[in-house]
Amino acid sequence: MPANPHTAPSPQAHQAENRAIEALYADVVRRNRGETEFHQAVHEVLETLAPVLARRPELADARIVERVCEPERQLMFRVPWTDDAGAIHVNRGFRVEFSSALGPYKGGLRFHPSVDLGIVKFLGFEQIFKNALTGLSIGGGKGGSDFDPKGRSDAEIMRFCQSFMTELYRHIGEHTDVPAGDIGVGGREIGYLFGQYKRITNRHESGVLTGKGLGWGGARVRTEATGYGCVLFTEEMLRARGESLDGCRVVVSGSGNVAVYAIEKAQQLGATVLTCSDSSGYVVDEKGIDLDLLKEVKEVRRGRIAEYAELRGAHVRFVAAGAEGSSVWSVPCDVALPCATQNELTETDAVALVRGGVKAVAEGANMPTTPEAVRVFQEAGVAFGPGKAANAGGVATSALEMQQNASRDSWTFARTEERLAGIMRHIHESCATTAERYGRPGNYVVGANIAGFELVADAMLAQGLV
Ligand code: NDP
Ligand code: 2IT
Repeated sequence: MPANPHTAPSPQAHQAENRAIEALYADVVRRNRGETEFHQAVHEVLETLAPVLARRPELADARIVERVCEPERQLMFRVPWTDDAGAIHVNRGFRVEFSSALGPYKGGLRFHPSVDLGIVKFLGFEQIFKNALTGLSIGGGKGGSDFDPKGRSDAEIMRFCQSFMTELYRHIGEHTDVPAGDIGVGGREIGYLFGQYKRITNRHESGVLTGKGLGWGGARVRTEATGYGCVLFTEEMLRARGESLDGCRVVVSGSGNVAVYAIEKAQQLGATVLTCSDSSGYVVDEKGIDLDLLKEVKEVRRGRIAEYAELRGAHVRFVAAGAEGSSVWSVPCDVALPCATQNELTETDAVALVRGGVKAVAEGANMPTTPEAVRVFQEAGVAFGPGKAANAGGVATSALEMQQNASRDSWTFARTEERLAGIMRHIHESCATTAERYGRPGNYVVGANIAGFELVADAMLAQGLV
């Protein structure tokens, strides 16, 4: 496995462990052919683990790494549905139940045409360690479909969700597997999915899904949690360097659930957010994004980002995707928050950001930064918060929703936000101290991977060969 000079130990150190990990990674590639995003996610974790295996030979003896790279269960199923004109469509549904070492499988559902088994496995693999970092009792899983919700009516979305749940229901449950949202799955979809689960099972089992509506078992702050948490994590990284978000210029990508609430919290903390985007392009608003207008365009009208530019005024620049050969990352800033999708921030983008003076980057999305770009940030001394740590606030608040469901309770916004803030501080602290413990101070990638891995590994050791 080619070494990452920043995350891998020196060539002399841990030679035997490095060789073992290389062999293991080659095996993952061989056995999961063509699943490039899954390979990438596994590589990012494995290349940081040699020092752990060197210190703790019992983990290698128990084949913990081999076992954690193999999902406990992988489900794929047909999802037939009819559109409003009566035409029949067939999509593919997925649920990868990756690890139940720490709790019931937990992770979102993604509806996007790019979804395939490799994407679901990369997301499920990341989720194991992210969920461990929250300190709450949740295992890792992920699911979704290659269904494209864009342009579909509410009735079509409902029929699709009902068909999807007609298979999924037999695999999930509040103690088994608890899905939530991700790209293309928000409150509307969770509602339709929950309704169908309830109808099929004849159980109002609140804890089977998270991200529910506030009137029927949902938790306050869950909608805001991923974006808020990402910004709180950024604030912690800045604080560790004696700085803060107050007065910072922030560049955000995406304009979905994570992006919108990252913008909201960054603004609450005194930053100016200059940009947001969708797959059709990005906007630059030097006066700072008008959040009410953005919510109106994206959440109410389900519109495109160009509409924001049209409605906001002449000072806003809209750049169509691919135009000018530039990306949202060409806008100079202090802080960058990629909140759209995987591999959206490349080496070229990272070089541009460093040249523009970026001090901190935190991943609101899952694996949005390519490995080459991560290297650029780390070599330039930019504080880099990997998604496993930085976007864990969403799933953490899902776990708080499960707690509330189990106790038939409902917490206030303030109480829940306080818990979220505490969890994000705890995650920052455990990444920072773990990185230090392994001789890599300030390296949150090493800290997050090792801290998450050790929690899962210890549980697997204790639970025997299962
Ligand atoms: P949404 O569906 O609400 O928003 C996704 C946003 O990203 C949209 O603006 C979308 O634009 C853009 N986007 C999606 N795919 C692409 C693509 N291939 N190219 C360019 N832009 C794209 O999803 P979320 O905000 O929930 O999720 C965003 C990211 O955050 C994902 O990586 C997700 O896995 C991650 N995440 C989400 C959590 C959550 O709680 N929701 C928790 C932790 C991480 P368009 O509408 O044009 O497609
Ligand atoms: O990637 C993620 O952490 C999510 N999409 C949220 C998962 C959840 O179960 O809340």
